[in-house]
Amino acid sequence: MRRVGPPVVKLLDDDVESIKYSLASHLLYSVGKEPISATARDWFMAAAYAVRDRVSEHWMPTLNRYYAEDRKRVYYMSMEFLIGRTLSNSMINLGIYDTVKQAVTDMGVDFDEVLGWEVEAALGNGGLGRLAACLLDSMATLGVPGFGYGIRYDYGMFTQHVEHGWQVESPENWLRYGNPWEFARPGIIYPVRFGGRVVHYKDVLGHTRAQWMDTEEVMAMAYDVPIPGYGGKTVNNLRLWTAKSTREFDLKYFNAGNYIEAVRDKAESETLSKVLYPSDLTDRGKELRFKQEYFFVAASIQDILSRFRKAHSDWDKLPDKVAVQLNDTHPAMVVAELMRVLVDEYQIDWHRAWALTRATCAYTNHTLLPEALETWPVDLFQRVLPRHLEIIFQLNHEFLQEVRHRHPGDNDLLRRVSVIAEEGDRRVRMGHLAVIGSHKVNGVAAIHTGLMKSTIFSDFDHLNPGKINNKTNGVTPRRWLLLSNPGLAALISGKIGKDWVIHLDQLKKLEPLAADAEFRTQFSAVKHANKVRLAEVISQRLGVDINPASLFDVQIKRIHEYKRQLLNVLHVISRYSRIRANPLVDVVPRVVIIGGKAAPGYLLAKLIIKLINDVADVVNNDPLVGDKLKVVFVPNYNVSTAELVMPAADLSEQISTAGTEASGTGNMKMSMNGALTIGTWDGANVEICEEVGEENMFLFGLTAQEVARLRIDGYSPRAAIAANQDLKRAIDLIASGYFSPDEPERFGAIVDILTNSDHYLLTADFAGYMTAQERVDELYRDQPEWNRKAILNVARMGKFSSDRTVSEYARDIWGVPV
Ligand code: 4GP
Repeated sequence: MRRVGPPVVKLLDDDVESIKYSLASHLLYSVGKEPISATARDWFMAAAYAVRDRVSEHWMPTLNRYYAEDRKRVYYMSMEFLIGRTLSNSMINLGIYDTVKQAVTDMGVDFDEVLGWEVEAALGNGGLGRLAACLLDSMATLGVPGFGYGIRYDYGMFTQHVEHGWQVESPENWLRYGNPWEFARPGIIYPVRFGGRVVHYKDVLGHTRAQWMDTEEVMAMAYDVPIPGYGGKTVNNLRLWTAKSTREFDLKYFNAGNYIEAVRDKAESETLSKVLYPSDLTDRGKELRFKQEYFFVAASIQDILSRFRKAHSDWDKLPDKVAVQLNDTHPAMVVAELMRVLVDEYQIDWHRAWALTRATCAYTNHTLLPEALETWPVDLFQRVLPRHLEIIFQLNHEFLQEVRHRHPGDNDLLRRVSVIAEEGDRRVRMGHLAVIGSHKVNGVAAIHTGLMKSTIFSDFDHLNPGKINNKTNGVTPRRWLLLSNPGLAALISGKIGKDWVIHLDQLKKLEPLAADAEFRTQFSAVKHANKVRLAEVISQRLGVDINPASLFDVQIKRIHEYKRQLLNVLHVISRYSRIRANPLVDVVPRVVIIGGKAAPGYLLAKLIIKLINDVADVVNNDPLVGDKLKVVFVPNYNVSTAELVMPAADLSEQISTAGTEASGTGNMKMSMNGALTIGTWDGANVEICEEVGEENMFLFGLTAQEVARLRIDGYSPRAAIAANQDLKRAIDLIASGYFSPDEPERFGAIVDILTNSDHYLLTADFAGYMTAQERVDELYRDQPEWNRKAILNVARMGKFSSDRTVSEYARDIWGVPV
């Protein structure tokens, strides 16, 4: 066991003068500039180093303490960590935001400009990746020894531009100017193997053993990113792997004068950590992706086991000291890899290894959409990971034996639960592998977990009742309230103190203030200021002027059919038609703000973006409409944009088809920032409703059961369209080319889906949505009442802190104290 280090000596002070000293020293020694020649970007780097120093002071002691106390560690394995910017968040968590701001300002530098230079770490697509980042924040805040493992992509999420209304992607070379938040660890490097073949032999004791040989090798090298918790006492570690070729170049080619061939192999192996796949939920079946998944799994398992082995020789202790959380099925290969290492490399008995693996791993599911459930062709496995395939076959065989024993003669059950799908080309079902290899499986909201149990994993739930459990998502109040909404945070702290930052339930104390007219006025002034701030940015960036007195109606999330941005657009078009039909009508002015990226290969989602922009063009330039309605598509929606938009929302659009959105977390962020939700009975909306009360939201539409029934009965959208004048007119306008006079047929695919199949049932929910929107307008006219409800939303959001989420994982799944 490692020796306890010397007591922590805090070398750096946090007062303004000391920080100024740090800034000046880093500007000179780390950036190589003087104030006179320094750009805002140079100052950003200096500030990042000054803050990083203070993070690091707590980082090493935290890690030493974990060793000394021999703490059980939680490893959060995720292909995605959507972290966002780090400088401001670190200052907030260290409690030095105001002092750093003062120090920077004292040195004659514009603080906001400095913050603006940080390129955010966008190593994720959407909800799943952002959840991982919130959980890391909460683990560090709660003092849980939680370590993230992922990939250090050279290119994270693409940058979205809008050109002539279309989404255009460009690569985000976020590491171009260096990343001050990471530490390269050239000494922490592991081989990862691919391909080759498996030979079986008998060892001296007569046991059959497998050897995986003739493989190709890539090295995985670690980069560490410190993750400070709020209060700065605990600083955990996020370890990201980068791929390094085992050879600098191939001498054979080099000597023959073929320089390019010589370095090609190196370039090819290093593609493993080159780019994040930008397809959330769809189109995940690429070989490179498969290799990426194994790459980070193999490196992480070696790292985890080597750390375990430093302190322990008894393998039975593994589940007492190590919890591995699989963030979706992307790291599900952990199950086979852990088995392989334990059995083949440490010669542990197969059944004992299986018991250890299952006691160590747990799996979180984030979506029920069939197209998102990962399966990999058996052929691909055979070629790339032949030994893992053997192991999976063996595990599956034993699992099916057991099922057969318990349910003799039920061949259909065996077919359904098998890890190998036999229909068509044989495929490995990664979800099934994750389920059988885990001691706990969880969904991310109550309704989602219920549906997991009744649909995709119902057989597993019957076979093993209690294994599937719910862990409703949460978001970190540090980033999503304290940092992004300083006005509201100050107002709240002024009334109830600052404890809410780590005990979000404390917000309950605001409830009585909802009835206090003066507080309501202050609350609404904060919201207004946030709207002014957003309006300024929209005007600068997009040249669209919006009136902050309008109702800001916001839908920000990935663009996907199931999230139904189209339903939002249908409402916008109806509203537009009504205003045009009666320009003198007294409507509540609205700004509809939509933001989100479409997967580059998801053509329909891209067409939806184009429709939003075409509708915006027409509406925003119609003099009959003026301020009554504006439509804004915010390009390149990312964490930084979210921090700006969430606090400015009056209305939060959460309108997915019931049963499709596993949880949602944007719904929590906006409600926490005082928006009212218009939404369906889906995901965490249901639990938000339980907390804040149905009378403080605008819920509408089919329930998940009704959706399922309708689909079984066979839904035809035509009757719903014929029965609703608004809907018919809106679809007709799109179909007629009203919004696309240069190409009237442009939106034919959208019209076709809406009128012929409408799998996501927009037409079925349209009428309910319109009525809910009318209720929104009506309430917004009564500002005191609107604000009262908005305050109640904030006051009742305690449950949705990711601190609560982490505490539940810690208690029910990981078995670690909080
Ligand atoms: C998302 C779900 O779509 C969202 O409802 C949920 O809140 C989030 O995970 C976190 O649990 N899923 C993904 C994905 O982002 O890639 O599957």
